[in-house]
Formats: sequence, structure tokens, C-alpha cells
Amino acid sequence: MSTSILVTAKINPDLDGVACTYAYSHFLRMQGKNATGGVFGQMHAEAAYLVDRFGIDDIVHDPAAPFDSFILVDASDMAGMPVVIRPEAVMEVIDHREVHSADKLFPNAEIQIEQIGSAATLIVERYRSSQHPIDPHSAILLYGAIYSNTLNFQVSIATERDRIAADWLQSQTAIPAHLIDDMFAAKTRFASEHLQDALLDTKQVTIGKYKMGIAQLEILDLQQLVDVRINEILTELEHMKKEHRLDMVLLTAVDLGNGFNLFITSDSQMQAALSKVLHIDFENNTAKKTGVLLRKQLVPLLRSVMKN
Ligand SMILES: [Mn+2]
Repeated sequence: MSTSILVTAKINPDLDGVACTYAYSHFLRMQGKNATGGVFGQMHAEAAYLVDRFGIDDIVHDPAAPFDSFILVDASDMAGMPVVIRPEAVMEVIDHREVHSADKLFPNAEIQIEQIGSAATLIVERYRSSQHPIDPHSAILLYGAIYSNTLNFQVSIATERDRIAADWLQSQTAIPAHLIDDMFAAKTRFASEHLQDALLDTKQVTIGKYKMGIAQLEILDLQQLVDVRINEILTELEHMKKEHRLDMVLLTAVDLGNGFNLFITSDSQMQAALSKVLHIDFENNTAKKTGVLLRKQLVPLLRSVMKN
């Protein structure tokens, strides 16, 4: 039998991870390869919404079979990856991170890591340069992933290539009107109904001697949620701080409709650092900034002012 390949993203993948896993494993199977796309843990709300709405019933969850080799999509290190992956057996890495050391971590892998809005765009480009037709479910997931990762093309890391990929998908598949609005609304509903779970999307970062947790939320009508539930958010952040023994915690939240960030933290050092680097003022532990900044853009800025 031919080499068995597992295509997968991080555990609890976002839509970009789910879309790449699904669409790239389809692509490889059309090339005659024995590839399985595996989703580990819980998909993020946007992915769950599209899977449900379009009846995508062939997603493989937590595959247990042993695999000969591995392909990582929307991921380029071992943090948060399924335990089945053996780094020396990783044959390919497809990701869109700025800083990585994938060549050292995966010495046997072919690596494509480019600074663009979504990993989904890289998968779309593979379809475009092949003769393989794209199936409607792959197209819908990739389309949603490009809009999700670029926050509706509001982030500065979005490129023309992401735009071209999204337009091409639209030419291949009927995309329902308002699909992206519907998807963002579903994500917003999820955050409102399960605020604690939504805040679990937290990254731990060490800067100088400080261990910090940075939660991220991207929803519609952000100001409204924060106005009503600021105390709940602060309580949850404090809880996170105790549980993970962090020195500071921050929520960076993006309004998907109106293009601004709210930063929420009760840590005075964090407030001081953010005020300095972003020229913002905190009031009631909250500060607003026009324009959209992603967490991965925020971390280097924090490093620049908190090094010591
Ligand atoms: Mn991504």
C-alpha cells in the first residue's frame, strides 16, 4: 500500500486550519496519494458554522490510525500539534507566519511559508496551477478561511494574492450572498453565548522576565459586548492569570465591522506598555485604537517596549 499521509493543523483549529486540512487532503487524493485530512479537538466557531450550514459530513475527527508521514498546514512548529506527529516524518509544511524555524524543526520537509493573509491562499494556488477541479465544500471552506484570517481584508498582512484566491474561488463555486456576514454573525453569537470559551483562545508569551497571556476576540458589535460585560471579561482574565501563573493578561479584541481594536487589561504595566507603543489611553481598563491589529502583530510591538 502507498505511504499513508496525515494532513493536519493545530489542535482546536481555526477555519484556516480546517479548510487547508480538508482541501489539501482532497487535492492529494486526486493525485492518487493516500492522504487523510484530520481535525483534532474542537473546530473554531466559524468552521463549525460552515460545516453545519453546508452539510460537510466527511470531516475526519481525531484519526487514530498510525501514519507514515505528515503534512502541517497553517502551522509550522510543534506547539499545540497533535501528539501523533513525528517531526522527522513531516514531509511538508504550508504556513503563513513571519518568524519560524521550520527548516530546523522538520529537516525532511518541503517548506512553503509565506507572509500572506491566510494559508488557505497557498492551497488555492496549488489548485489553480494544477488540472484538478475544486469540489464545492473545499472551495467554501477556503473562501471563508481567507475572509476569516484577513478579518474581511481589514488587516495589513492581507495581500493581493489573498484577494485573487478569493475571487478565483468565487468563479469556481456558487458562494451564497452574505456568506461572510453570516459567518461573522455566527462567530459573534458564539462569543456572546460562550464568552468564557471564546476567551480560551489565549497565547502565552514570555517577554523579558514577564509571562503574559494574550486572549484574542474578533466579533461584530464589539463595543456593545464590552460595554455590557467588561466585568465578566476582567474576571475571566484574572482567572486565567491565576490558573496559568501569569504576570499579566490582556484581551485584544477586533471589531469585524468597523475596523478597530479594543485592548482590555487591568495590569498597569501592560497598560503602560500599550499606551507607549500604540499611543492610546486607558479608561476603565479599556483602550480603543482605530485600524485593525492582529495579536501576532502586537507581540513584536510589546517586545520592543518591554524587553527588560
Ligand atoms: Mn492562518
